[in-house]
Amino acid sequence: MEGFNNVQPAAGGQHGTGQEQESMVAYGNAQNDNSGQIGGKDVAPTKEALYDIAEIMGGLYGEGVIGLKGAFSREWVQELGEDLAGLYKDALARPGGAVGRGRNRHYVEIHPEGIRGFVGLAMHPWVVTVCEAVLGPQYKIVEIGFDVPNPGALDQPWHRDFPAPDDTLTGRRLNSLAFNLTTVDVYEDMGPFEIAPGTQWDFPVGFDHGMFPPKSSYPRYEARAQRKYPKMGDISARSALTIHRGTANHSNKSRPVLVLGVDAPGANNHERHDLQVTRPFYEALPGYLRDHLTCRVVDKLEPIVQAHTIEGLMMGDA
Ligand SMILES: O=C(O)CCC(=O)C(=O)O
Ligand SMILES: [Fe+2]
Repeated sequence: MEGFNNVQPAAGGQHGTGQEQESMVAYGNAQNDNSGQIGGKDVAPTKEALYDIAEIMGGLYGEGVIGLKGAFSREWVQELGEDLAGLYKDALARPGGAVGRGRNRHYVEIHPEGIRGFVGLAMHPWVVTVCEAVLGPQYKIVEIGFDVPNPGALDQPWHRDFPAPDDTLTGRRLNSLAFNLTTVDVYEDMGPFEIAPGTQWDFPVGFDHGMFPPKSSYPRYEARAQRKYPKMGDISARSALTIHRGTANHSNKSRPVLVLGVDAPGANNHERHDLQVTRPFYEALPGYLRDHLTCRVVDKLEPIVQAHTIEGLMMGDA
């Protein structure tokens, strides 16, 4: 019940200062002897990887969720928490800035440059390794946002974040991932995230909108459920298809959690999002990251207006 399952020790200490950018590429900087090309991209030999690829693949194809403890320093996470608090305040003040995900619970989609730690997060070697391993060398970051379950938030219905694509249902492969990063230490009374391992493979028979399983299946999810108690600095990766929910927050503390959405070629989740970056920000990004971002480069960032969603409707907030 404690923390994430499938945790691996952090390799190379903590990251997130933003200064190690180039060396953060998990397979990068290989001294080239036996590196090769996959899908037109350079890849280094497997022995260069910092993390165990089989364990990553096994975790995501098996339980559907993996984690790395202590990936970031608490100071780095505290800064992220401050950034999210400011963005949350702005979003709540703007019509359509935050979307309801149930009582006292919001989702806010943000601009990458809205958080100081974006490069440190996206270039973290574990994030890069997991993306390359599961989604291939041409993966793309398509979404960044955060959920805030506030005090008084209720159990969400069990759900997928979007309907399973054919690639998964019949092709039997995962073509997208969601990374989650808590900005606070999570305790039992704070409405922890709950997930039913292995259910990314369930056929959506009787699912509402392809995302919400019928109540008659809840005992199956409850029997498998694992609650997660990440601490500041921990990061997880999951298939957004692994059935999960936020639980009721009985404490007097919010539990903000950052979400980074990543696609394999052909997954098309970018159609649901609209990442924007300014030119100076874009140009200052490491080249590797520019190659792995689906975004519009704009003169001036436009405020993100969230449409009311099926999720909001189903989670009791529309
Ligand atoms: O509470 C959480 O951590 C996740 C919430 C969630 O799954 C959602 O709103 O889609
Ligand atoms: Fe969700």
